[in-house]
Amino acid sequence: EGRDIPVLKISDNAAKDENEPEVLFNCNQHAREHLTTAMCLRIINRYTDQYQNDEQVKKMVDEREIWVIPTVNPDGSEFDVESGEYQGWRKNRQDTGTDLNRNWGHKWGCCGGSDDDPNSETYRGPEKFSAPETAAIRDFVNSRVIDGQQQIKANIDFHTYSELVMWPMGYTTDEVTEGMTQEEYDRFEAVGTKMAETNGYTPQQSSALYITDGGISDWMWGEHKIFAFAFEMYPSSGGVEGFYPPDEVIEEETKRNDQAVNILLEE
Ligand code: NO5
Ligand code: CA
Ligand code: CA
Ligand code: ZN
Repeated sequence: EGRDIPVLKISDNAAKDENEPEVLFNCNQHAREHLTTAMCLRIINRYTDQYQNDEQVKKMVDEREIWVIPTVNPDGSEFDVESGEYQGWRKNRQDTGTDLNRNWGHKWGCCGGSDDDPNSETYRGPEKFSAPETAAIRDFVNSRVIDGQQQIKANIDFHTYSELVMWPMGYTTDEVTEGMTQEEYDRFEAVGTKMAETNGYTPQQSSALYITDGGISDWMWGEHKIFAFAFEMYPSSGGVEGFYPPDEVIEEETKRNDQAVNILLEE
C-alpha cells in the first residue's frame, strides 16, 4: 500500500558515516505483533534520552552506530487496527498477504518451513524478496557494504510471543551447516544464553521451535555474516489474545530487554 518504512540512526555524529560497528534492531515484521513496535520505540528513547544519564548508553552511542526500524510491516500493522477491532493479521497486504519472515533470500522455500499456498499464514510469496518490505530492507542492508565490508555487525528481529532468544539457522535443525561452523554456532549459543539470562527467555536455535525457511536471521547471517538473533517477547504462551496484551505491560515487557540489547551492542 506504499507506506514508508522508517529507519532511524542513533549515533554521536549521526550525520556522519563513522568508522564504528553498526547494529540494526527491527520490529513488527508480523502485523499483529504490536508489542515489538513499542520495543523498538523504547530502544530509540533510551539511546537518545538517557545519553547524559546512563554510562552504558553514552558509550554505545559514542562507539557504535545504531539503526532502528520500528515497523517493517506498516501496511499490515495498520490493517490490523484500522477498523477498531483487532484482526489477528500476520502478513503484509500484497494480495492475500505474504509472510515477510518467509520471503528472505537465504534458502528461500527450501525445507518445508514455509507455504506455497497464498492463503496460508506462512505464504512465502511467488519468489524471494517479492515483498516490497523485505526488498527495501535487503537494499538497505546491502547498501551498508562499504569497500567490501558489511558495516552492520549484529541484529535483533523482535517478534511476539513465546519468550525466546533464537539464533540461526531456522531452515535446519543441524547446528553446523553450510555457512555455520561449530565455532560460530558456539558463539551464537553463548551470547544467546547470556542475553536470555538477563530477560528470563529460553535460549535456543530457531529451528527448535519449528523449521522456518526464508527467515530474516538466516539471511542476515547466511548472506552477510551479521550476528543475527530473533526474540519472541511476552507472553510465554496463549492464543490469539497473546498478541494483544494490555498497554499496562508495555513498560515492563520492553524494559525487560534493556540488558540484552546492551549485551548485543557490546558484542
Ligand atoms: C517467528 C519466529 C520463528 C522467528 C516466525 O510466532 S512468530 O511468527 N512470531 N515466530 O515464525 O516467523
Ligand atoms: Ca559507519
Ligand atoms: Ca557513534
Ligand atoms: Zn512474528
